[in-house]
Amino acid sequence: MATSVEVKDKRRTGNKRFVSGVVEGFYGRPWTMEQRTELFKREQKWGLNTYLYAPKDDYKHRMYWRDLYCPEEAGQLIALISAAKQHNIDFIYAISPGLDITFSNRKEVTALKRKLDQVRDFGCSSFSLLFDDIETEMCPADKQAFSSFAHAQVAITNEVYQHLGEPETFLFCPTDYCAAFCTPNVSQSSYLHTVGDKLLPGIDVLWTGPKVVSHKISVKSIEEVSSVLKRAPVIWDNIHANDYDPQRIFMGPFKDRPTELLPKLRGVLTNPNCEFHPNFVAIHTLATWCKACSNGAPRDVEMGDEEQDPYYSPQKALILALTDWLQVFLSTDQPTACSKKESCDEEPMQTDLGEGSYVPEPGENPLYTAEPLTLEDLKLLSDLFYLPYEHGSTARTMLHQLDWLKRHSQTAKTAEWCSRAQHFDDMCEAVVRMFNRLSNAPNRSILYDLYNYICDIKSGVNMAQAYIKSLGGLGKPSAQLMSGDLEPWSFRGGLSGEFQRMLPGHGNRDLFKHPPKTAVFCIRPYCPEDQMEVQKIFMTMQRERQIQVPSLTQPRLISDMLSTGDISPTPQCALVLEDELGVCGYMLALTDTKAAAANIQGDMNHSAFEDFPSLVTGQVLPRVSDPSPGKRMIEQLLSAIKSSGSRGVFCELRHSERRMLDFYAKLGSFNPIKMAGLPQDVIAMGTSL
Ligand code: GDL
Repeated sequence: MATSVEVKDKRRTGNKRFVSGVVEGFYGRPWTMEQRTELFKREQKWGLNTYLYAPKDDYKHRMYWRDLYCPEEAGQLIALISAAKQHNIDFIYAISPGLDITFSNRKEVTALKRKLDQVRDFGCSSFSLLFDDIETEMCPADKQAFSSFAHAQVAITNEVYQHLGEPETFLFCPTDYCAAFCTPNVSQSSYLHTVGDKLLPGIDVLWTGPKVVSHKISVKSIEEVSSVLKRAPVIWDNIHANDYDPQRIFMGPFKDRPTELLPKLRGVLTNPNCEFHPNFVAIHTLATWCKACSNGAPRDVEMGDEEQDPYYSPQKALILALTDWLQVFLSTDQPTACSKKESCDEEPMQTDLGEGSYVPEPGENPLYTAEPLTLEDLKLLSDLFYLPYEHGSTARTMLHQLDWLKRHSQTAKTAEWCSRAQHFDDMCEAVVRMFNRLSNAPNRSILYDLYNYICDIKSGVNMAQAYIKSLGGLGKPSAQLMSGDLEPWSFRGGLSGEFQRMLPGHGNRDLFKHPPKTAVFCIRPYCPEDQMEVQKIFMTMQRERQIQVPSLTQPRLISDMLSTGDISPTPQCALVLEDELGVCGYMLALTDTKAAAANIQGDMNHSAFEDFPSLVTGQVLPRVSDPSPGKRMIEQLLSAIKSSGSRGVFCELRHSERRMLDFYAKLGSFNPIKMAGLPQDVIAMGTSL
């Protein structure tokens, strides 16, 4: 008998039930047959109904798609399909012929049909053709036969669908399977329009949302793609997929897909983490989401909170999932780890009881007893490995605290600094405790799937903890942590890590890139003797950016004139930055720019000077990759300018001065301002004081 959920699902999408479940569609090691069978059990228990078999690196699914299964493989697939049936799960067999198929060759079409016929004979009745992640350029033979790539794919898909007797479930994955891949966009994509117009109406289309890994999927975006496809899509959701980054795994809840989507979709399949066991949360929370609207009355939601879904709370769904998962963690999966009583029963001949159960004598080591894992541990685990675009709340707090402690570490440690450092330390300790309890949990399979990730986070946290201790004067100074004959775990990430650190935007997030021994800076007032050094830095930076060095006698900008020494900065309004190698940066200001401007930039809009009478210019050599000394200099300078009675400050920046542009933008207070008369490649940014 159909359940009420099914009745409702069928109403939603005509006659067919809403497709919900899992797609094994990731790159890398496929799941085992046992894991898949376990998945069917769980799906059934949680009310999901579908499994799409599409492991990218299974030989005969993609690379050798033409090859038939050998008897041994056949036996395994037959067993799997029958296990799915037993658990009421629709087993969809997918094939990806797109790497090398010639669509116009009849032999190829026959090979495809033969392969799918074989799987049909195994008892499978639902199928899927996938054309994701393939070359979009057709071979000359196909170009002759088909007017476009979409026409070729649709023709073969329709033919196979009809050959198989128009199965109730038949899915097609387009090559442009997300909005980001559509040219020029979804509504004008000729590829998607061909699919929408020509694909037979009984075939459903897979869609990953705005992107491959979609942060959010909005109702509007689904309405748009549905109208082009002329059918509601089945979401192939990569929100929990982790095959693109070996350091990440996702154990946060299914999120940022409003339940309002449910009636607008044909289904949702999640393509989760490569590791089977850590997908408990991904699949459990998806199931909660799918049940959302059938659970009756909407939840109470605070008025005005547009982000809140009245039918689904990711946070509550997460707790439900973690509570169930805890039980699995606590149950043993090791046949060898049976209780002492059982082992005695199995070996009745054993008489030496002393050996069977060791009891330490007084004064000897007590027996090791593992602390049991708690729900709090699992919440923390999920927070640390949350979602692709979001850390969990504890992780956010840790990052926030660490950032604050770093930024406020150069002054004398206040009570606030110490209390925050203590809080940070406590959070690090909680991670270590969680690691220990997880390592001792009876279910070893889950642990083994998680092991690399939890080891990695533990050592990351340990390093941060040691660093904060050293800043607070406790433990080894961080310079020492970095010196000497280091162990290999100090060079985390191997070659790939090195590449990443050499690219912009990565290095400056690393804690120890600039160990304090080289990061001792001194900011002092500028004196006339510094002029040569300042000019040298200015010229170096100009050359770096391949800007023609302006003629020393006729600089184009007032800033240039200040840097080259043609104008002197206002006394008390100039600073230099020094490190152990010498002067490595400067910040110079004119409190009254008007007079200087009149001489060299006659047609400048003087009205801007009313709001921004002062000018500041500065450079910091690239060897100072930490932005904080620069920030500190400008803070000091702005306060000096303010005390001179000025209302505002501006700076002149060339478009090629990316680093300085970025520096001012990140300060937050400087904004672009209009200042007529500046050369085209120069923008002005100003701040009121
Ligand atoms: C993809 C692949 C998928 C992979 C995922 C995440 C689809 C349709 N295809 O593009 O196999 O697991 O990205 O890396 O999503």
